Amino acid sequence: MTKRILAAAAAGVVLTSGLAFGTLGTAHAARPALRTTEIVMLHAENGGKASGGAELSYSTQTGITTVSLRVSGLTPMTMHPAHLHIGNSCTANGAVKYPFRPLIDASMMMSTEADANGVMMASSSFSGNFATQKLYINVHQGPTLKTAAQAKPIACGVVM
Ligand SMILES: [Cu+2]
Repeated sequence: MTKRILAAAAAGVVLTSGLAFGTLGTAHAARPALRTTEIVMLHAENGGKASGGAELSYSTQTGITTVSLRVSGLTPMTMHPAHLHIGNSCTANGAVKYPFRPLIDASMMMSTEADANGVMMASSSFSGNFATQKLYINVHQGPTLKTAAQAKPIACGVVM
């Protein structure tokens, strides 16, 4: 974890949230990369005001991809399921591949909640390299996915 934060600090600006938004594509040219990192920006969908970003990082040492998601502009204290979906565009309508989980409440596996400021943070991790998959990140209206209105995407970003 310490190593990851240091690497992010070297790559660019580290926000107080812990998410780093710096140089895109931080693979090193001179040495074999121990880690592949990508920053994905999420834009509002369906007339919403939410936006955000995600940092995906694959470790060649562990073989695991970790994803940190931060979304702002949400209605405070509302639930918003979020997933990595299969597909290479926000209109792909692909199946859910990996869910996000909230950083605080581990019991709510499929939903994440915006705080009093309308900010939601969540994470995901999975075996394998994100860079070899076609994925996009969807944040849904919520609070569940039981109806089309609730499943409606309010923020999206494509993992390139
Ligand atoms: Cu989804």
